[in-house]
Amino acid sequence: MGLNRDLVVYQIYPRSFKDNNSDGIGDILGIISKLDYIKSLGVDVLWLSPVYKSPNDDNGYDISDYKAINPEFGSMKDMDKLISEASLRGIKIIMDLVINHTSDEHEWFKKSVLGDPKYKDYYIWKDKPNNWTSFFGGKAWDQVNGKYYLHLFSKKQPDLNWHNSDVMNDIQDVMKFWLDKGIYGFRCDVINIIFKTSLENGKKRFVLTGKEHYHQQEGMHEILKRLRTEVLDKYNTFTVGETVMVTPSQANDLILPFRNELDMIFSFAHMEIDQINNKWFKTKFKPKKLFDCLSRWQEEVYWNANYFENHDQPRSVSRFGNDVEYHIESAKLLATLLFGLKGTPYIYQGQEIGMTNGYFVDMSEFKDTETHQIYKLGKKLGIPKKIRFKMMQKTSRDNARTPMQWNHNGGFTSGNPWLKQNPNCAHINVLEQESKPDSILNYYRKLIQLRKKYHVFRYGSFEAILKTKTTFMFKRSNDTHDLYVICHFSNKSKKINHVFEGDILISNLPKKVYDNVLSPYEARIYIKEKK
Ligand code: TEU
Ligand code: CA
Repeated sequence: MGLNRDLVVYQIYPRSFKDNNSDGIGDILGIISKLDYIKSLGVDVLWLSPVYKSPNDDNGYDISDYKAINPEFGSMKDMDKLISEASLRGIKIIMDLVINHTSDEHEWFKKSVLGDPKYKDYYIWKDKPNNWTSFFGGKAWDQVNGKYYLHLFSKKQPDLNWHNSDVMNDIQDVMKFWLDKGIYGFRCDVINIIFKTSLENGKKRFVLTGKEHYHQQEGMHEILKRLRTEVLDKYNTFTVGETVMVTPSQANDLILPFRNELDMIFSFAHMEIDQINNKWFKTKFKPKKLFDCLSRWQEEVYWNANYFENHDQPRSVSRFGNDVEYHIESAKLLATLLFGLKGTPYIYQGQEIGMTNGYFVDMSEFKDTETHQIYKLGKKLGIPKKIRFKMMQKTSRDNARTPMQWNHNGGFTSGNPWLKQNPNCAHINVLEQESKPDSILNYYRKLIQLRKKYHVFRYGSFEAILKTKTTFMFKRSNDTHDLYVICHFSNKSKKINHVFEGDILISNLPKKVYDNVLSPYEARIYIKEKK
């Protein structure tokens, strides 16, 4: 079918979106009850984080049955209903495809442990571990029945052995199962690390010792080509890969149409610009680094999957904006940038109302396995408790996982939410923003409509025009229009030497005169028709 450039994607983290039966856990019926809201945004595709059966060591990214729904989220009947109700509204659904690893509670792993002839090589076993380390910190091997198995994530997430052709067959079968149900495609979890070329010791590194043996290997490309030609191309599908540590050229190797692999990928490059020295205990945001990084990807990569948030990242308004004095302005600024860029925009639940980082006052309030593992690792590195806790407040994945803020009381559940609700739901919530024409929510809606209306948003070229410490200006052009996107990331106003061309199409600060002074967190898009 080829790449569809028109789509806008909305990501749902089912556990935190809407609870229908008061057990404090979001569920599928909850999502169905909010489909009209999702439709009202104007998005085309819903990406559901995993809803499969799982013991939830990593909130569903540890799957124990790919063809069953986690009972906490509902039944297969509910899922079928979600697919059909969404389809009635013209919304397509993509699911998370987690095939680097399963849960250790998956039947395949249980049989593998017992040495079952069919399953013994489904996972990666060794008599003695190598020196590889895991994404969550610490060693990547654990022991069961006297043998070691590889897990690049938690010890309850054993890595599948993609050298085994039965694994390929079983996963293809899973994909067909869901595509036959009417699923539009997949977001492929950590897809560029699935193929382990060798199990030799790796070069010692601060993070991810061993990665040269499994990162972006030729075997991974071969697997993707097979999934594409043997399964995906038989349907009308959409795929986005989550790919760690890729360069623009590695990204192109995964997405250029003639390669026949993925439609687009999520890169982490712009998520790393505020991390210094060591991934976990120091961050500093310098806007210019973001502008440089985004420009480079815009210029060099065939087509980008643009995002500022997901279930693994802190909230963008807290991270790149100012969630105190300029909450509304900076949330809209980020929205303007996201929709101004060339590529497919992804909105993560709550981003459209400017949800902020969580309000966590004690380590016990965090539920995320990664957060606790990194906190512990920091202790080993001798980092004081206070600093570690502060860092977790800033960077924990739970910041993005707090319950969706539907109304002044939260409105996510009438029970006890599984993760602490941010008390700022009292003033940051959907209900209130529905009633205000100039809310963040209605700003997102406007941007989505503009993107649909003007071809240049979707197909126009990209050219960076100005990058200063705080200000980013770029041009998008097609045969009929030029767009100028201006984003100012600062608490201070700034006068710039520039003659703006065209008319204001949208701006986050309704002004009388749009002169050369950019106010704090101001964003504008000018449009100019070509004669
Ligand atoms: O994330 C992969 C990944 O690289 C993250 O672990 C990331 O490094 C980290 O969260 C940043 O803080 C995917 C899923 O999105 C994540 O939720 C899962 O935990 C992980 O894979 C394992 O399936
Ligand atoms: Ca529930």
